[in-house]
Amino acid sequence: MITLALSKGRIFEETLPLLAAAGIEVLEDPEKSRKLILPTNRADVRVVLVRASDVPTYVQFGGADIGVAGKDVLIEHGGEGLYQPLDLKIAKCHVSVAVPAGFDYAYAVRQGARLRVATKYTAIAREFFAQKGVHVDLVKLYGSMELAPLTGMADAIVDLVSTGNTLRANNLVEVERIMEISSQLVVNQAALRLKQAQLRPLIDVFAQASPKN
Ligand code: PRT
Ligand code: MG
Repeated sequence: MITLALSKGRIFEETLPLLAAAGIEVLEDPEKSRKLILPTNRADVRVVLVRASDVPTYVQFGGADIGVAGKDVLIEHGGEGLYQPLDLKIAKCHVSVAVPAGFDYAYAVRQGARLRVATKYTAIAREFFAQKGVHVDLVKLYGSMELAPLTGMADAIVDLVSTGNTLRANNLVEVERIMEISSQLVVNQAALRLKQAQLRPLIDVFAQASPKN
């Protein structure tokens, strides 16, 4: 049995065509079903639905053999115990620094003052500002980062951006792009050895079928 960990939403949706290329069809719609384990048309393949940020943990500890996780999530997790054979080039976005329109970010950064930054991505933010030599106080949040500067709780946020619509709707502007993000295939290291015969062909088909850029 191969267990694949996916999160509902964009990762599930964008992984479906890759599964289809491997002849795998998920037999229930996660938006309608309350089941956390979804059967597929193949008796030896099942999908488990977990939070996006829990995918690396499930794969690391063998709750799943393989999974699909954003680079953002993998960097925060640390990647221990995971084999990352493939960039699937799906669920693309970038990590950016954003501030309220009118906030003089360049000045704040140059001045050497401490910048208060709200984010779910504390590892990425810490590393980025350390490289720039900017002192930051990080405020860890689990969602709705956009609200932090609007309420005066932070000067800036570090968050994922794809269309930029969420920033615009909240009168925030992107001032720096930290990194490009896409989703990676992650594989449990022991499973890769023990289930090679099933996993290798799957990885190969995903490599063939994933978008080329
Ligand atoms: O939503 P939940 O709290 O359950 O978990 P999650 O947010 O971790 O999961 P999900 O499914 O939203 O995201 C899973 C993965 O998709 C992330 O880890 C990223 O690698 C990837 N991804 C790609 C994105 C986006 N694009 C994205 N736009 N994840 C989140 N967003 C959010 C972003 O945080 C911001 O709130 O969408 C908003 C911005 O979008 P635009 O289009 O308005 O710029
Ligand atoms: Mg989300």
